[in-house]
Amino acid sequence: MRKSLLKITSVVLGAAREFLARQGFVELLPVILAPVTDPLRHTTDRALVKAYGREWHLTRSMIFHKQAAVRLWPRIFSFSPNIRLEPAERGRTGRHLFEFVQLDLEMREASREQVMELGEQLLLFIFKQVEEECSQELAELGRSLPPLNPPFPRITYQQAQQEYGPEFEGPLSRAASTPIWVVDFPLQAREFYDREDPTRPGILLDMDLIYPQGFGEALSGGEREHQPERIRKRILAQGLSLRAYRPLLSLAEEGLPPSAGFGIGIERLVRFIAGVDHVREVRLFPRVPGEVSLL
Ligand code: ASN
Repeated sequence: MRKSLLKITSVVLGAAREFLARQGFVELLPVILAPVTDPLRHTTDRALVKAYGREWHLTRSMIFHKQAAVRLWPRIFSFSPNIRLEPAERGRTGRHLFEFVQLDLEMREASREQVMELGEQLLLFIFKQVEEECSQELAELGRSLPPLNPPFPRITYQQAQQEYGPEFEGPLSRAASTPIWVVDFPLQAREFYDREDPTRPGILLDMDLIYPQGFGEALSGGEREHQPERIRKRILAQGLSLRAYRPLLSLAEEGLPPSAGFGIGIERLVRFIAGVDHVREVRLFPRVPGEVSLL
């Protein structure tokens, strides 16, 4: 890891905290062990720890904790360490670590539109701060930041597949000159907690943001299913067991407020800002799928 990346990462974290505090967010301490975590059906290996007569998951995302936390405070965020045991081949994509940090945030009673706008303003603020405080580091890296002009363009999942093929993320990102939103994922493409649009069955009120210049996915989020009967239906539709998600269902039966939010990967954000090839360069102690490290 280069010194310039250490400084840029630190400025990114500080800028995000400052922006979110100004918007009325409070920071939660992260959760690392959890009885229930994000299903992430496409990353199949589970990281489990045995303690006190039960198994605990190493957190894959704080999604359910975020939904629970907005009962207490309307706007929350956390720098959440996530463990996702990706296949070893993913060590070469430049975008995967099996331990990474996402800035995971959630807003009570918010719509997808509101969190998208917040995401745009957050990126703008971070970029400004990095430009002000890291001009020397950017020069050392030979990087000039691409301009950000919100609102960013949007494309639906269906349009993205038509124009760029079923695996659209890479081609779309290489063709883009500005960050671009992908919205309206179909039900089966995502996890059960993204909210189905009540007026368009089968379509979710969710989104991804894709970086330009081939840097790929930036963030992922959406509105949430919060009613117990809807959550139950969605869990079953994905062939998952109700028993595994009992803690979430119990919370929803007590009452979860509607909410929306997203998570933005810190290492990927810094990789994009710094214009480096691999997220490994953003961590002093990177955890690259398939690789062993000494420290
Ligand atoms: N953080 C994401 C979200 O808020 C979930 C994830 O990381 N899978 O939707």
